[in-house]
Amino acid sequence: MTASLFTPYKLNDTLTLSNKILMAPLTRCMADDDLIPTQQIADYYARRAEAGLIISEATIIRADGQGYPNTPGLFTPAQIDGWRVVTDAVHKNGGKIFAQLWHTGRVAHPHFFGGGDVLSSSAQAVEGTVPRMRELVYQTPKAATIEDIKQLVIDYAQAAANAIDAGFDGVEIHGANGYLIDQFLHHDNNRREDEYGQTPENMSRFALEVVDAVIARIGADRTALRVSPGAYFNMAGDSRDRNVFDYLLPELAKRNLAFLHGGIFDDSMEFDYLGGSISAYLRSVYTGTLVGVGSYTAQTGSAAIKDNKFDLLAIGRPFIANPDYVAKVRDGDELVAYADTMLTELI
Ligand code: FNR
Ligand code: 8K6
Repeated sequence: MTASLFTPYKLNDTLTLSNKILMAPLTRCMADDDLIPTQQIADYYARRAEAGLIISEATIIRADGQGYPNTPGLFTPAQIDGWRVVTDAVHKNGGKIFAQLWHTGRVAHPHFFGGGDVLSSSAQAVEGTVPRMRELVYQTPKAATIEDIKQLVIDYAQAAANAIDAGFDGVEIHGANGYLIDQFLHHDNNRREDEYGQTPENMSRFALEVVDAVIARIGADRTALRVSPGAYFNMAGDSRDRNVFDYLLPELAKRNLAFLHGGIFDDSMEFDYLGGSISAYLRSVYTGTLVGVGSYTAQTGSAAIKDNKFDLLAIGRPFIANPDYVAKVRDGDELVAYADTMLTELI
């Protein structure tokens, strides 16, 4: 049933994965107070090195990108050194690991970075409070100026270079789940009237500038992107968003990324304006390697790959519950069921 997951997959001339199971990026909020990954985090990833590729928990590119406590960074020398311990441990166990590069945009909170502006595409606040920190109400962001945008692009590229310096095999740019890049791609958030707003080309501009700057720094073979064409988290959907992604995705395909990854919790969710699920929509407009994700099991994911719905399968929560997920699937052993209570501990 799942044997097809256990054949190697060639992403490009630089990278070949030993199997088709990816560990999805999973925020754990367990870096130290300088946002440096700890030895426990290195051990946690090393235990999961049998995945064809690990995508790290989202990792902030600079201080004002932080929206949750103790999420790791990739912008200080000590953070880079901390990640080198992680990547060494994963490589020693025969694995591969990409860093997920993150800026939360309007979901950031100055509580975490000592005050100052929160940046987004437009001055549209996200409603509510920081999870588990109810005293922290999200503030109205500042619409990024052209100068701010230029600096952000530079900082994404620098974080990508830092990731390579730290020993990562590549990066996945986090363009999904309602965070900064996604805040340019959806009308709910992007109300700009300059060259970054209103039309599909303008709304895609920031995402493409970040992708191009990262490629220029580390190469397309080591660059991937995660996107959420259907808004479902920190963002409301708008039927006009379809045109933005219809433009963006073929543009991305021209760039020969290592892969494109859908950002969704449950891929059985259908979006009217996309004509179906995230993976079905992405497959219909994007021609490169596609990673499917969202409440799949090894069985349902393997069947979807066989039906050509996507090429690689990312597994999130079951990997939290089962460090040896890949071995268990291969051997047909029973999996431990995931529970939210497991988030308090790194096993
Ligand atoms: C996530 N997810 C997520 N996505 C992302 O792009 N970056 C991240 O840092 C995180 N962090 C995160 C933490 C936790 C605790 C959960 C449960 C989820 C989403 C994740 O990558 C994946 O898309 C979903 O979990 C759906 O896949 P599963 O869990 O159904 O296999
Ligand atoms: C403080 C920890 C922050 C972690 C950030 C990642 C969020 C993962 C939490 C899982 C909750 C799932 C919510 C998904 C919404 C789907 C709506 C259809």
